[in-house]
Amino acid sequence: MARRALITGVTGQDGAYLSRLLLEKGYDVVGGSRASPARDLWRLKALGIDRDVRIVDLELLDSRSIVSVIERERPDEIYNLAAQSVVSSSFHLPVLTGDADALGVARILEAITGIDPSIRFYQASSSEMFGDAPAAPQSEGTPFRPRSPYGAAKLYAHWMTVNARNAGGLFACSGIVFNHESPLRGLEFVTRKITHGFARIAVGRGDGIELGNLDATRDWGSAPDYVEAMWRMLHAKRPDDYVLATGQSHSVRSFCKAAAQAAGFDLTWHGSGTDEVAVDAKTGRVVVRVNEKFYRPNEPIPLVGDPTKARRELGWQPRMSFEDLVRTMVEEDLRRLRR
Ligand code: G4F
Repeated sequence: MARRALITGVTGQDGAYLSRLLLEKGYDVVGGSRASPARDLWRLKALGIDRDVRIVDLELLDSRSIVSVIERERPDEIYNLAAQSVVSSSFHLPVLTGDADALGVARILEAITGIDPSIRFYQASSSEMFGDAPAAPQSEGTPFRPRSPYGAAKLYAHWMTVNARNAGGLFACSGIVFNHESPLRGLEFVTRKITHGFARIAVGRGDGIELGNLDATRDWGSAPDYVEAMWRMLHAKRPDDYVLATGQSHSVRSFCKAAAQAAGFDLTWHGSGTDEVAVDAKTGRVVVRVNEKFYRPNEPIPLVGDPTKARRELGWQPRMSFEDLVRTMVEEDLRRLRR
């Protein structure tokens, strides 16, 4: 019989790519998603799998909802990808973020323990847990000092996962995942905001892009590569925690440069701080401005991950380069806008 996986947050970027991967592997995929009359399956549709994933209502804020889905569906594996995942929103919504991202995981672990402790569990942890990390690159042994309510909530969930494994004997793994992007990324995240912004300007439908901190750096990988590692974790000999990253970091400014190039612009930067702008050398037009409203109250120190353990123990490494990632995102945005 096919293995059954329950993916929470199935309508998100990672949920869509993980669903596709597991379907290719012959899984029966059950996708958990908050009950909503406006549920948007555009990512599953984009991958052509919206009819292959069975969507069920699942609410991380409600233990009864979690218990009833697990009791009814009896999955072999649960991938918890659901979260309030926008770091900037967590500063305004710290309690909601904690309820979903921290306590939501405690609820799932409690349900697994009560219903069937043989269910394997993957928790989507985040590089945001490192925050003010004392060292770079960050690995599984780097101390965590989160600098956002989101990072703090994810850290609670991470330790609950580790404890469920060590004290409760569950096959529970935590993927400490650095930023991972794709054409299915939401527009609220900086990469897609940039690629979509340049694509819009290129087709004559955009005025320019407003961004926050151009000097912020991130370790950006490709989401389809990362979901492969999630599956590998649940199929390793023993459960453990792994950093998933490329090991290379880039600034928001350099992401802009690469995206602009892919969209046919040639950027030059002028001014500094909130007065900095990027001008397209071919047309003399300002295409990027800085707007303070997109600054964060608190930024982590430069985040860059060390994926050595995942390479050594899971045989995993990211395949797509930064340049290919940016180009793919721009090309897909151009294609959608021209359609
Ligand atoms: O794209 P971002 O919003 O991603 P962030 O905050 O790093 O979080 C993402 O990755 C984490 C690690 O995998 C996840 F846990 C989390 O759920 C999410 O998926 O911001 C990246 C950087 C930040 O430093 C931000 O200050 O870009 C900077 N930035 C500059 N201007 C901007 C903007 N970010 C956004 N969203 N919008 C801007 O205009």
